[in-house]
Amino acid sequence: MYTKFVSGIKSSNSFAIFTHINPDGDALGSSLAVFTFLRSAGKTAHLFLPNDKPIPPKLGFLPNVEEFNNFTPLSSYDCAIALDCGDASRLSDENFKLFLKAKTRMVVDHHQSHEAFAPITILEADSASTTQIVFKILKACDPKYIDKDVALQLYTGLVTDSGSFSYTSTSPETHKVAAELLSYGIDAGFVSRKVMKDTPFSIFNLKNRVLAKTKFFEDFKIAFVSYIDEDFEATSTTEADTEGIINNILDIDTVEIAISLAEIKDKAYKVSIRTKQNVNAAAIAKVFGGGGHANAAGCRVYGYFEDVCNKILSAATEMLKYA
Ligand SMILES: [Mn+2]
Repeated sequence: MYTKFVSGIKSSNSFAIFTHINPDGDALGSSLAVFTFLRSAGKTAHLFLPNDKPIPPKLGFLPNVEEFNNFTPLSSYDCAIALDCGDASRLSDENFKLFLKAKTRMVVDHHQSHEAFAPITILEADSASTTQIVFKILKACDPKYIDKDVALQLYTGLVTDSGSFSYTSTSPETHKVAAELLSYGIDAGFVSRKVMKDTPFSIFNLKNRVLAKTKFFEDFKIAFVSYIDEDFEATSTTEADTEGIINNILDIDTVEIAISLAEIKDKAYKVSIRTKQNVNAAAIAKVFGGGGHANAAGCRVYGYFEDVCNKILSAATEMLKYA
């Protein structure tokens, strides 16, 4: 198992590690774990993030998080590793160019919609998180470099991407990996509090404001929430603060499809789709050139607000028929 990946690690000395734009707990956790592991193994490793946006404050507790973009890059690296990236565009153009310059190029991902962009790709689409796969790979490389910090980084990705072990992607393996990671002495309650529960007051205000305006369609099977510039201005928040709010409408018992639409620029919207059991979220996102998982997906849509809303609603309504 993972032979090519393991020999890629063993035969290289300098590593560029990449993850996706707007990183979540799994993106940060998986890339940090590989970084921490490689440093312990005595390798040169640099962590790249696509933009200068700050790391989400709630993930600031992750060990080595300050190492992102905090170095003078080499002109090229022996090995490039991209984690949790469903396609090359998620790395940003600039970082993808650097990725391509590496002699050995490897990717670890779990997105159903993955479009391969490296010679060595480990894609396990039924894995709850990328960190669930990374743990198995690092064990295959050398378990002695997995320490408490690596375990905390990996466990955090597992908790965030599985919704605290509540999504259908949660498998026996998810719990086995979680159990092994907890045996390193990390505090499960602390991680849960940090990544799933603690909410800044500004986000509490944003949530109250937008949820009050939720719209329902198809006998309350589709719920729709939108964020416009005024919502962010009134609550001193940004689009990055919308993460997770969509789950509040998905949790309504009648709802099968939850959609959120956030204005990111004039006539440009970020769309998130969350579904229950039998409705394929990635298939809805794909209509608009996006992708993701069976129950969580996203896309960008451009146009006038009303037009964009109508297009997404009709795609969602169509998908309900196949549920
Ligand atoms: Mn992920």
